[in-house]
Amino acid sequence: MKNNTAFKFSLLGLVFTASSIPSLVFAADNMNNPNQSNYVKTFKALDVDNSKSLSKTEASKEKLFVKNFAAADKNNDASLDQDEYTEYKTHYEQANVKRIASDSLITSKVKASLLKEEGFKSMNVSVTTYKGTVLLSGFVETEMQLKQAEKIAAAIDGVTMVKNSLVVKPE
Ligand SMILES: [Ca+2]
Ligand SMILES: [Ca+2]
Repeated sequence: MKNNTAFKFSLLGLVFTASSIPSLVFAADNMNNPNQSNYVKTFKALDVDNSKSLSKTEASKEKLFVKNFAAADKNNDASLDQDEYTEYKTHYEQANVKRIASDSLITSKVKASLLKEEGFKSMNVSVTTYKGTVLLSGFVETEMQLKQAEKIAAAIDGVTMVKNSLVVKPE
């Protein structure tokens, strides 16, 4: 550990004396997005034996890799190097951002569609979406409205399933 740090510092020293141009450092900073330098940190934290690669046991400390270790291990050597780790995390984060964006788009489309229906304007129907599954909840006046709300939600682009937890107001 100690040797390793010393080695890094001497490397840094080499880079600085060799270039001693601050703009080069800035250029390197711009190329790495903030997430990627976080991935370097989290990789190091997971790599408990400091082998510069993550065994399945090491990687599995992070929930994402319990299931996805094999998918992330591109060269199938039963370990993740920094590149494999960063690439998979980046890919995952991007997919996650896309999913959240598309889920919230679905939610607002369902809400807008419900509001267009005369009977629902005054209703307090709550809409949440996860991975294309829409959950409807709240109270409606009639059984017909309950079914109608489900139909409206199901008709929205990108909706894969509707979970209808609406309840008809008791008399
Ligand atoms: Ca390791
Ligand atoms: Ca690998």
